[in-house]
Amino acid sequence: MSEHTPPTVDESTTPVDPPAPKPDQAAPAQVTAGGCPFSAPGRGQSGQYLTTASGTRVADTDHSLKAGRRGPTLLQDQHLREKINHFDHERIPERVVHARGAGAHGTFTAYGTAASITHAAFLGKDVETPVFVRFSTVLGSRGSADTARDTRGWATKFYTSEGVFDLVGNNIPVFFIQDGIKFPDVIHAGKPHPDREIPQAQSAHDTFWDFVSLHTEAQHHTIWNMSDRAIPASFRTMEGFGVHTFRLTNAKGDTSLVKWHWKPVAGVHSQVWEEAQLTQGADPDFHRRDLADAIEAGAFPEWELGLQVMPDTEDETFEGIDLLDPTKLVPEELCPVQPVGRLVLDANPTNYFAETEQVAFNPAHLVPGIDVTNDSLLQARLFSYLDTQLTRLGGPNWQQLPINRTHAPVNDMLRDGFGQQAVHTGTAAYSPNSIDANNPLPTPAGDRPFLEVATPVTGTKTREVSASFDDHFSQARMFYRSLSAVEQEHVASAYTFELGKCYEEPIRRRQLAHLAAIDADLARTVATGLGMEVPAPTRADVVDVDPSPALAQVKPEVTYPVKGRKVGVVADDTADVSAVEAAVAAIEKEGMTAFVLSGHGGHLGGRKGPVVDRTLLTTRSIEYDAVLLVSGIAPAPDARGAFDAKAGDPSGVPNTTSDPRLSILLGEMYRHCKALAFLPDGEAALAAAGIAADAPGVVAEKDAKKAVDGLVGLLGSHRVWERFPTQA
Ligand code: HDE
Repeated sequence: MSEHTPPTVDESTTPVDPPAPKPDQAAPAQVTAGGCPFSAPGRGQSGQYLTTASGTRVADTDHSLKAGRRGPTLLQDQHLREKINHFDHERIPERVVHARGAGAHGTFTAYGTAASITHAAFLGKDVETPVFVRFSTVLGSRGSADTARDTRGWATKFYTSEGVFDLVGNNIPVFFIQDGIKFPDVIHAGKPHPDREIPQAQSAHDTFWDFVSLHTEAQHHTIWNMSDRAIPASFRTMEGFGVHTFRLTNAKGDTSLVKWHWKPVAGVHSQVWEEAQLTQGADPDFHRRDLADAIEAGAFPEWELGLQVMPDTEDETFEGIDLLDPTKLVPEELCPVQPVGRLVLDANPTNYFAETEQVAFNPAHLVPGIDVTNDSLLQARLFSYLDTQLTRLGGPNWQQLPINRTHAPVNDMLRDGFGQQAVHTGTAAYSPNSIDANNPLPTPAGDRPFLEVATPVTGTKTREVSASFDDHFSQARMFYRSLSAVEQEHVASAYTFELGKCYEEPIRRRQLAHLAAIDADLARTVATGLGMEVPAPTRADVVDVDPSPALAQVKPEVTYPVKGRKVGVVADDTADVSAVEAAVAAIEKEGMTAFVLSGHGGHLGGRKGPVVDRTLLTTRSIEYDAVLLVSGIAPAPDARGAFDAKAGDPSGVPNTTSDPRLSILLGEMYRHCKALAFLPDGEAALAAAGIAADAPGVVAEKDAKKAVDGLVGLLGSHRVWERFPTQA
């Protein structure tokens, strides 16, 4: 076709208009730091015409002003200079940790059950508080892949009536280090090597393993990172933890020590390792996309906020566990998590930079009724988060950015500085003053000021830590022994993978000795995989504590809701269209999302058939939690190796019955223990993929609705683990 020949329109494949986007919640109200309306004329994006930043209308934004058609550009072109100048400065420094993240708006509704423990207003019965949540990986740069093996950040900004409360936690309940002074060390070790800046967003490298094997206090967090928790299926299926112990005060002034927990209504669910690796290539934005798609589809992610409440004793321990040691958790069997409210995320950010990038959390943002403890990791954080924003957000007025603004009235004595948005009136920006009637006044005790709990402090200056911080292994062992057999196998495999990419043998040997202290079988399995001897355990005196079944995430007795799960419906042009439509309807009725998957785009079987959402060229198994074969897919026109390497058949004999890419997809689904179902016309495709029709987790049905019911039954357990029996 010549360059100017208009393309001919093939009626059968002309796309129809995409469905209108689902309504989204509006962005936070635009108010100034003092709570005044912000959208005064000239301040927002308004008016019909393109303007400069100073509001002058622009006639041409595509051509710079030149001396003649072929002449040099003139310096006087203000629009050109302003456009390029602003562009040159569009980036801000990424976060030194947690650079890669995704956020969402939502509402937290309190049950009122925390009222006996804290007088925080937002935890009062039925109080609704707007929130912004940002999930993140820790190690990767801003553009890194979502599904790296890593701890996830889980930060919530509660815009309460008494000021902002930031709960800045992780999806793992313990941390690598006990003292914040070591944070730069652990992060330098985990980040890419400084010489070549590789590997990106990985812990599978020498410096990480060097650090964690030299700092035995890191062993507990490390084994969590080697577990399935570090490769979540989605943000929606992550537990969240405040990690540190906090001190709450009730209306009578009684204090308690607490730990915060977020429990996902959808259950805790992870990817399998091969799936996580495939996802990094096939869709590096996988978690970000999943969160945004779920919210847009109305499958709003939900969590319950809970508290472990422990007595505020003088030694700040509970059942022998030092509550100031952030490398320890408190088993739920010893102290149950009491639900105190519900979080629903129901709106995507309007603008990634303005909201998700500029949001700035700070564990020192507390409200009356909530206070910190002496956990020295937490204490260092109280300094760090305020400090880091100066570099990241360019000055001390970052709390005036729309996403960071409190919804409570602000009446501070902070003045001027880069990016000041408020036009302060009055002349007495000091206190006390006699000019402005001493305004603003210090808050009297009865009017709910924030008051630190008056805990007594004595001591001799020292850099030593309490002896109760010395046990670095018993909870690592407890965690491992609390897991289901399949999770334990994943842990062993993760250590073998990671240490297999650690090239210094002394480091591997040192880490193996720590594994021997945690669990002899684990150490043996990993050593076998590495082809190394099992060293003597680092410690022979590790205490056996009771396992905590709550720590396992594969729980056969629990059935999880399927809302928000994704199901592929495979069909080609020969498929029974009514069966495809019935399958899609049944899937959507369950609150799940259906994707019709075929060999070509457009519509199935001509213009009037169902719209094809994914083609074998564009998709990969990682997109689906389950697949239903209404039919197979005969090799599509692009099913040739030269078009798509996925279709390359090593035998050299092209498959004439089933598209080889469908076999790859089904094989991956099978290996990743995902549910499969087929109607009679789909059986041949299953056979072509080498999957037995009666294999575990494969549903055979004649009717599409019943096939979906079968998938729902399997999805309730997340995955079909019985497909690969464990050795335990
Ligand atoms: Fe952070 N951490 N952190 N951290 N952290 C930051 O703050 C820091 C720690 C956590 O989505 C930074 O604004 C120190 C524990 C999350 O914006 C920085 C120490 C936990 C996020 C910082 C810790 C966290 C951060 C980088 C040891 C779990 C992302 C940008 C004393 C309880 C928040 C920023 C977001 C971000 C410092 C340890 C969670 C540099 C010094 C423990 C979820 O201030």
